Amino acid sequence: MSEQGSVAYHFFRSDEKRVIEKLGKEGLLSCLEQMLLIRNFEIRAESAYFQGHIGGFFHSYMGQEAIQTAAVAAIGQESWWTTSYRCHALALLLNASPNELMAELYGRANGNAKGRGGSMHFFTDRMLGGFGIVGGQIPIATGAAFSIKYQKQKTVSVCFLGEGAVAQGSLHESLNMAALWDLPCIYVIENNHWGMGTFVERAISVEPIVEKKSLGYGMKGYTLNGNDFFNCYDGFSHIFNETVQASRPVLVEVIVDRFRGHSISDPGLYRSKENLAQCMKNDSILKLFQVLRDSGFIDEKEYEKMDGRQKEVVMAAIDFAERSPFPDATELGDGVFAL
Ligand SMILES: Cc1ncc(C[n+]2csc(CCOP(=O)(O)OP(=O)(O)O)c2C)c(N)n1
Repeated sequence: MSEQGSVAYHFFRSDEKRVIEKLGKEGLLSCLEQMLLIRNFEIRAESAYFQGHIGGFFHSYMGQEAIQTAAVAAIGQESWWTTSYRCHALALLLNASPNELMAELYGRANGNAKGRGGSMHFFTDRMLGGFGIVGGQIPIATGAAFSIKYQKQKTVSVCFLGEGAVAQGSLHESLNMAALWDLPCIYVIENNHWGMGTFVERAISVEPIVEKKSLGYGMKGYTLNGNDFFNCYDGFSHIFNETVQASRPVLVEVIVDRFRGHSISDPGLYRSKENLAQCMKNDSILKLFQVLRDSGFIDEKEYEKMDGRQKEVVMAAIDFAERSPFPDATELGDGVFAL
């Protein structure tokens, strides 16, 4: 049992050694590199925003990198994936290029959504989108799970949502239907404690969310530690296998901290500096690095090089975006279904 705030969580019992054996040096270093790509992407895109190159909404995934990196590594790219507006990392993990994503943030014609969607609406072949409406992605993910079952495929639909979306009706309607119809959907609540500036305990009536709520839908529930890549990877591997075998929906809660405000326009004044510093001490990237260093897979210098390589990838994406054309004004309505 571990404590965060006043809530006691029972985390999935993971085995670091098992993960090291399964992923091996190469697999683990590749996950670390992906997390560094996400971190660098968020840092540089944020700077570009402050310099006035990017407009509109912008929600950083900084601090939460271990969760989606571990989920994609454990579950694989053939599943259906959906998430909220905090969608930069998932698109990168599902093979959208940093160039097309940065160009999208810059509103350029060769961006991921042709400059129409911006930060909240990234997509890929297997990612059905980032969604701006809180909880809007949940019925979509449930429908994807229905299609998997209908076509008798051996995979799952994975739906990420924030703990703020737990108060939305769409979650309860979806969970009820998924449980009734035995749909292979993994609902992952990324509990970063804050829904904009509202602390989770002031918004959600019962906690721990999954330990209490999964029972009400006759579903299995798991709680993972989002600051620990190994716990997330081992947990998602187990949950994926179980979901495919049983064709039953599962509710997962991942406890984590975001390093930034809700969005780029939120200075996060409702959090103390001490709290933030404490959260950053638990940075999942540093923790993963430390374990890999202690296992003899990487040293400080190699880590710095790896980080530098990802910084270069992102700087090249910024250069690409800056050189890219804006959409032609006469084509702005193309591909837009509602104006
Ligand atoms: C239906 C709806 N209501 C309100 C909003 C405004 N809003 C945007 S994000 C947000 C908070 C959501 O927090 P959470 O689900 O915990 O996700 P996080 O931002 O922490 O990832 C709110 C209330 C919205 N976009 N959609």
